[in-house]
Amino acid sequence: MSIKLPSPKQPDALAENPSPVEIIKDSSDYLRGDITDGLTDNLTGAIGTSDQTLIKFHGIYQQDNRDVRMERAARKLEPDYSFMLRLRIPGGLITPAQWLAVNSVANELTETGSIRLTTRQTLQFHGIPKENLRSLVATCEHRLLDSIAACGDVNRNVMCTPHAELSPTHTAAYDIATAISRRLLPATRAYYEIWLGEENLTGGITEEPLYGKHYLPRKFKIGIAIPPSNDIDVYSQDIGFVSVVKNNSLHGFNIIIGGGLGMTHSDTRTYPRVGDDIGFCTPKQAIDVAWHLVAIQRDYGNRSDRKLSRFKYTVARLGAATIKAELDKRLGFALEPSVPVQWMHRGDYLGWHRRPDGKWDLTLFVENGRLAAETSLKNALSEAAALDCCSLLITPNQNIMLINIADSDRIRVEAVFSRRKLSIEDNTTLSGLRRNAMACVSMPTCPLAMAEAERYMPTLLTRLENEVTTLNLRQNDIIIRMTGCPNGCARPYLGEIGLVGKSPGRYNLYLGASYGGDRLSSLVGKNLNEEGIVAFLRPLLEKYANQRQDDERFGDFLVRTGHVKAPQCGADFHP
Ligand code: SRM
Ligand code: SF4
Repeated sequence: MSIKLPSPKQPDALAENPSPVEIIKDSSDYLRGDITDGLTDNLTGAIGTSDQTLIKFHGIYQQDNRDVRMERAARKLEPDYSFMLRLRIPGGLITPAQWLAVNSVANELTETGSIRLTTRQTLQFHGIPKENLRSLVATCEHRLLDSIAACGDVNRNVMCTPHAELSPTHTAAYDIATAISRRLLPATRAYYEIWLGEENLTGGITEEPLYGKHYLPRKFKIGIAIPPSNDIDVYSQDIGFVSVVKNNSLHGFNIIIGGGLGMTHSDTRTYPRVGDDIGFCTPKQAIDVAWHLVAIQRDYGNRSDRKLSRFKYTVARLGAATIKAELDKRLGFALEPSVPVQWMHRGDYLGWHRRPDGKWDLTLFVENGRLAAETSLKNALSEAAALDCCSLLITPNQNIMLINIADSDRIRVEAVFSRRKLSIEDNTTLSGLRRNAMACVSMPTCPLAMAEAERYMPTLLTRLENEVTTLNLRQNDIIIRMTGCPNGCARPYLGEIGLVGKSPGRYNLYLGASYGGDRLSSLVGKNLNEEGIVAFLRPLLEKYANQRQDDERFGDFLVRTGHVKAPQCGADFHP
């Protein structure tokens, strides 16, 4: 049932009981703050506290190396500060020239030399000294890459299903993903002034047409999925667009609102939530739908308590029907009813695949998205990019594709990998667990990490591979995800097996999400160490091996057999 909404607050008026971040935005002069001064302060590797909030809107985070935090504190040294920068790459598509720029930036301007592919199809540089930030932004800008709105209380990187066998639809969906990304960019020139030296001719922008002076109450995420693949986890997005395909072309989208995964351990006010389907729109209407939904969240989201300020809580509080009624009013027409779709899978198709147009795509496995400095894979990727015979595409599973390779070029690409003795993994060479695994960055850079994720996941997988091999399940696709804290960056509550860090070496275990990604998992084990995790999973995997129905997935099996009670909605998430 839809309720009548109160009038929205005046644009640019500070909210009642504003959170500290609202106050920082209010006095930031449209995201300028004192960042410029902080960059030239040579006495510290850090910048001012309020500016640490503002640089996020420019795609940048101040971090410190947690591996050496204690030791430096004992020696009375300031923390080992550096910066992380996240690019904005809608749909994950990047040209070879851009990849070469990314590679050289990582090598020359960061202390880590690494590139980190993210779970939202973009990439991050870690370990950037303060003095290198401007050069890094400028080098990227030269190749038309930017980090505007990659973080902060604005719309973030827009995701889009990359699988190329659906190519005509994919192209149309990708174009809409990039158009949404562009349309929802902030208008302020602060990024260009601070990082690229543009002159401030306006004396500060006086209008921010969509966001207003206070931007959104919280981060906002949009993704486009192309069934049967739900690789972008469309139900976890603030707005998920589900492509409806007719006669091999894009007919429109079902609109899912109010998904989101972040929560705080034991705080029952917070929870992961799968989004609600509110109806169908045509491709032409999609950008306006996104714009107005973002504006509704701007007007009605919680600006007092950041723990409750994501769109999912606005949707839960007001009801999806109320949001839909408000959206219809703002659009000036009513959304059509949704069209049924089916979800079949979420993983990537590793290895070589021929496209309908006869060209080739190569999907390369990148364990947890980390392309570490001077590794063969990182070097091979830049050598392949230098051939200039393909584009690159970052997948929602932290892998990378080389796409659009002509028959005649395939051999040249293959030679790059064979010269480096790199075998090209496909869906038969890796175990079903490893090829469906994701882990977040976590230690040592993430300030919120409570336990390891990316650095530990490969070890745990080796243990679990022993179990599934014995049970003859080695090739079964089972989606497993790990994060170092409950914020959900590797979307663990939508993994059939989800591990969420509690403290060093200890994880909460979540089971029972659907393989298609439309049902959350449930908490089944608390504070487990490696032995505990393996001991918990072993008997369940054994039952799955012996008692599953034809083609039944692990998560579905656990729910059908009553080993896991699936949560009905987000608020039921905490047992
Ligand atoms: Fe995330 C915060 C990394 C995807 C939910 N996330 C962070 C920060 C920036 C920590 C911080 O606030 O200082 C992490 C930086 C770590 C580092 O050292 O690099 C971080 N998040 C990541 C990435 C890089 C994980 C990865 O391994 O790929 C992903 C970058 C995506 C991108 O390219 O934009 C990443 N984060 C996600 C996702 C998954 C998604 O969006 O599909 C989620 C869950 C979905 C959602 O938003 O609900 C997610 N990150 C969070 C949250 C919890 C938000 C909430 O609603 O409570 C935080 C903490 C916060 O915002 O306060 C967070
Ligand atoms: Fe950091 Fe937690 Fe996100 Fe992992 S899930 S990157 S530990 S915020």
